[in-house]
Amino acid sequence: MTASDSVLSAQADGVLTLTLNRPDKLNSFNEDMHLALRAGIQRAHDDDAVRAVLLTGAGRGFCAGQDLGDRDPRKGGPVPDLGHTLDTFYNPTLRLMRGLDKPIVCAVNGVAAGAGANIAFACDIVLAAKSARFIQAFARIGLVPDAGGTWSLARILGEPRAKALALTAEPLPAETAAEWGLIWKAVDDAELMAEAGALAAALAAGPTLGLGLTKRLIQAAATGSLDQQLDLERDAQRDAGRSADYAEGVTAFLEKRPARFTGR
Ligand code: LHQ
Repeated sequence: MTASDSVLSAQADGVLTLTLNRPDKLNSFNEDMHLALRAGIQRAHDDDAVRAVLLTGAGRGFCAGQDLGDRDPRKGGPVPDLGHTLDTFYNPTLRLMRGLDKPIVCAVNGVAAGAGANIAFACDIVLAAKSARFIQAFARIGLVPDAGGTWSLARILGEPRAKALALTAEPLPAETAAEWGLIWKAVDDAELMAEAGALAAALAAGPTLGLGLTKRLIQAAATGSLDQQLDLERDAQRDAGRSADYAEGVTAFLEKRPARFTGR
């Protein structure tokens, strides 16, 4: 395992595990953690040996959003430009995560608040411990949901639930988040890391070229028409059909044996 100060990273069997690691502050984001998370996702982009990412948090929380101690208004100074913070830190990381042609599994081990919740929702498959809760904490401090939250909540839940969560900052228990389709599953706390790890490992051993194309297609569906989507599916299927994994998958089926995918 290698460690930067605030995000631990470990790579095994094609899975890059990134663990937000400021547990005393419920893994809230300071500048170092922003940069370390970005570097981790960039590594997943660059390294062919990484075929899936597992994102989780150290300690009892997943992530409490921005570190509010970083900009203590009691200390005076100029009025902060939070738009600049989003442009510099959150938004590039969100774009990198969504643009990564490899699946990101998120194991939400505890409370996910503010941008911490919305970073979880930007992952591809989200599992949460049953004790975890999601809080759009922004309304408590006079801010608006960011890190893609207004987009994810409105798209996944529709306006009534998105607005209620964002305007009240009421904690949403993991099991309700799963019932509402905001995450994939709520699992017993003791099972979370084993289940999320097994899922990430299974994805990493899968036909990852095709999985990456699938991720891209499903994301494109949010903004495209059926006509555009049919064309995108054709193009992606053409690429998938030329892959070694497609030939291997069909051969393995015909030979009645497990496929050995390489991601090519
Ligand atoms: C924290 C934090 C935290 C520092 C817990 N910061 N220390 C984008 C653009 C630019 C700037 C602004 O923000 C954004 C995006 C955002 O994310 S805005 C939203 C920021 N996040 C919040 O407002 C959530 C603040 N935290 C909470 O409301 C609670 O801590 C939750 C509900 C997450 C958990 O409550 P508890 O389980 O009761 O834990 P706790 O409050 O006792 O926290 C434990 C420790 O963690 C505590 O420190 P201490 O030294 O007293 O033990 C907290 O101060 C610290 N902590 N969140 N965001």
